[in-house]
Amino acid sequence: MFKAKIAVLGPVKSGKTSICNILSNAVERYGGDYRPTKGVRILEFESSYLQVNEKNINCEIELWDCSGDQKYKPFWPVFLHKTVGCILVYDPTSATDAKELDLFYDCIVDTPTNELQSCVVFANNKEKNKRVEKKLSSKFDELEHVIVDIEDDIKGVKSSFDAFLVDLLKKLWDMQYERDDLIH
Ligand SMILES: Nc1nc2c(ncn2[C@@H]2O[C@H](COP(=O)(O)OP(=O)(O)O)[C@@H](O)[C@H]2O)c(=O)[nH]1
Ligand SMILES: [Mg+2]
Repeated sequence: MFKAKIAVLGPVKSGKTSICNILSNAVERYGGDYRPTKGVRILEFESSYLQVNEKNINCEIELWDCSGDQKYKPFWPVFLHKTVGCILVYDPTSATDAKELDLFYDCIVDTPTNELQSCVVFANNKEKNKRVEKKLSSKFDELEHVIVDIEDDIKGVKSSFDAFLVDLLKKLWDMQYERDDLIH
């Protein structure tokens, strides 16, 4: 079975932990008080079966729910070690998240040493009635950008994740990634 380490990164309080809990089936629905993630939290689970290159496969996932607090920046290389997929989360209704996401892009996506094959941006509109504050800068144009709604559309969040996973697995497959290389 394929194994894939996927890191979830983005500004503090953008909803990374809530999204990870939904994706890993740790909770059935979103809710609860805010508890800052200390450094990183690793969730292990199996993906659903997905159609990849005409085969029905699933994948063992290590989801790294990373703190967005800049004080953990020295640990970003650890978060990224053998990471093949990355989900960048931000809240588009926040006045500062879009700008802050630039930093994550520059230090994580746009570094030559990383092993990232696939990256997606999840826009988590925490306050539905609030208008979108700032658009992402043009450097994000090449990345897939999806709006997620963990309050009212859990199915949609999961299918966005599955679509990202299919793209990631196709890339790993096409580059004939040795399955053992994904085990760490
Ligand atoms: N109303 C609402 N609250 C959210 C949403 N997503 C996250 N939150 C809340 O925002 C706070 C921060 O979320 P969390 O997932 O811990 O963010 P993280 O710091 O990025 O891991 C928590 O109190 C969550 O319950 C959302 O879509 N709607
Ligand atoms: Mg968190």
